[in-house]
Amino acid sequence: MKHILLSLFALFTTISVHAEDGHQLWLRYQPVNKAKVLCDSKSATIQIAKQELETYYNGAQIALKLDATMPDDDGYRFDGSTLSARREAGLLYGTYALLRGDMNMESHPAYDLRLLNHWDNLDGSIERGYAGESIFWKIENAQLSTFNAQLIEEYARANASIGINGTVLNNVNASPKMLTTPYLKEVKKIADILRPYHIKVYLSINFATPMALGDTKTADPLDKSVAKWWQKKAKEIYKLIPDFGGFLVKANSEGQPGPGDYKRTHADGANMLADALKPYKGIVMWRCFVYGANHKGEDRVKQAVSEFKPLDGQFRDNVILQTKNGPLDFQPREPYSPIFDQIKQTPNMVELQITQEYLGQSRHLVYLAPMWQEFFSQVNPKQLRGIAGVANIGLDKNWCGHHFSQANWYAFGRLAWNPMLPSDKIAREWLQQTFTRDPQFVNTMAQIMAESREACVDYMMPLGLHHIFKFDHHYGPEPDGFIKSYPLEWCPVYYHKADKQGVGFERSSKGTDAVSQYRKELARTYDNINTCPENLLLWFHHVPWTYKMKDGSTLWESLQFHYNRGVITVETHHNIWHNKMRHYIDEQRWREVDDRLHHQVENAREWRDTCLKYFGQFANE
Ligand code: GCW
Repeated sequence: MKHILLSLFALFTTISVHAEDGHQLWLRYQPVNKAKVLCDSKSATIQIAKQELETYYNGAQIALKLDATMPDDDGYRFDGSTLSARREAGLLYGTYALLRGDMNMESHPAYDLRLLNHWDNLDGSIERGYAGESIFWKIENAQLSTFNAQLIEEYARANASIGINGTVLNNVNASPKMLTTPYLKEVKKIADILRPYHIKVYLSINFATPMALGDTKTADPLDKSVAKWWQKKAKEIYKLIPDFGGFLVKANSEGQPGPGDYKRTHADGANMLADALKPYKGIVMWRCFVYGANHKGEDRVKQAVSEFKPLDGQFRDNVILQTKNGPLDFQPREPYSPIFDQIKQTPNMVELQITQEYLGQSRHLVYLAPMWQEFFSQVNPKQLRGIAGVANIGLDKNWCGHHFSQANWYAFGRLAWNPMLPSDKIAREWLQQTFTRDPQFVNTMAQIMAESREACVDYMMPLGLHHIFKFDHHYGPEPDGFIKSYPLEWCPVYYHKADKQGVGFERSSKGTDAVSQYRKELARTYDNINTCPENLLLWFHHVPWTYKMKDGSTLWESLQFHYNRGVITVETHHNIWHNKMRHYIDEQRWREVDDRLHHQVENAREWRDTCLKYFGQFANE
């Protein structure tokens, strides 16, 4: 451990004089080497905290103390000379808080479960990954090849520094191979590196694994041989990894196998796995991202509630339902998923997407914290059991593809700790650590970050439009998208329903009545075209082109205004970066961001031009 930290330290000192490639993330601490750190424990975690403080803490002396009277496991308190926590993890989190200059003397996380979900495939590719191949999985000469241990430790440190305490190592579209012994041995090695940083390992599983591996004849969750197989597998896993966290499951969704294949319910499937994990305190995170199966033909955004509400109350106590923030699919703007109103007896987790699948991927500067905060302003954070973020991390030198995409990883961790932290505060914190403390730079860029998500909504899909992306890769506009052989729910025309009368999806009581899945007051607000927030208008209503918006313009004029505003905003952002930001930071990162902003402007113009041309055909008829 020590030598890795020392070599990191050596690396940092060299890098700080030369160009920066972003690999250090927000951890660009400068060595001070003056603090004396007092502590009794020799545990690996405490040694990490000690080493970090001895090297980077700007005070003369500090004591680390375990204090059983602290109210929770991971929180910490600092009184100016002693850092206290109930567990070592808290001391580690407190250490990183001090190093980032956090003056908050006492802090406790909102959730026990603060997880990253990696959609990493075992061949090294990453589903919706835009920053290179997987840091965990690699195939060489058709053989499983091992990861770079130092990189995994850097990953652990970065996550610990923002309070993340769990990680799912593979894609929810999971390969049955994941649970074979050679792969589990790799998982053990990764878990051993992450453990001192208090990061637990979890796996996504393929529901049909025992059958796919040829060990059972069926994957029916009520079949004894199947349940037995999972129990044996759990035993094997926990022997290798005693603190293994549990399973994440995508079942009967987008072609994945599941209990529905045997006419069993999601509860039957989840409970069978939960029983296998229970003796070891493992959990099952069961995803509600399900459509096109039992409720085929129903408005896609309603299907999760239709499927899961009748099962509420039937799940074991170590099952958590994991649901995306919106009812459709990580769009630039969605209303929250009504699952969070409807599922009352089963614990819920929210799944956010850090990787910008639908928000310009790693080519656009889009800061996601304001979007996540919008979710937390609608769904009370206290009603959730945990939070998961689909990671944007890959083998690219700067981890995330775009230097500013690192901010989304950082913000996710900070919000998982405290969902009430203002997004602007997080942006500033991140900018100061990642680039420079110069207030001119920080103020300007914090402003740009704050505007970036709304700009993206404007140039892609304003006023509640959704899912008009190009097929499959989801980059760029395709409002006329329709492929006969595809499910309708994948086609843009299904979502905007433009015709010569108007545009938008009628989900009011006059249409699919998706509004009725929301809590009463909101259902009423959304149902009425006059009270529905304009930023969700076309999500809930099919609106005439000549409809009068609140500012007096027609819908069509308003749509044009938004598309143009989005483009102008990113043009301005690029101009500012290009002309004013260069001298504040290193040349390499400045240039790389500049190139991407240049591209973003072009892509935003493509969105505007394509969409206005397409919708104009109807509006101007
Ligand atoms: O957003 C869609 C993505 C799929 C993804 C799926 C899911 C992992 O386009 O790539 O599959 O959602 O969340 O399961």
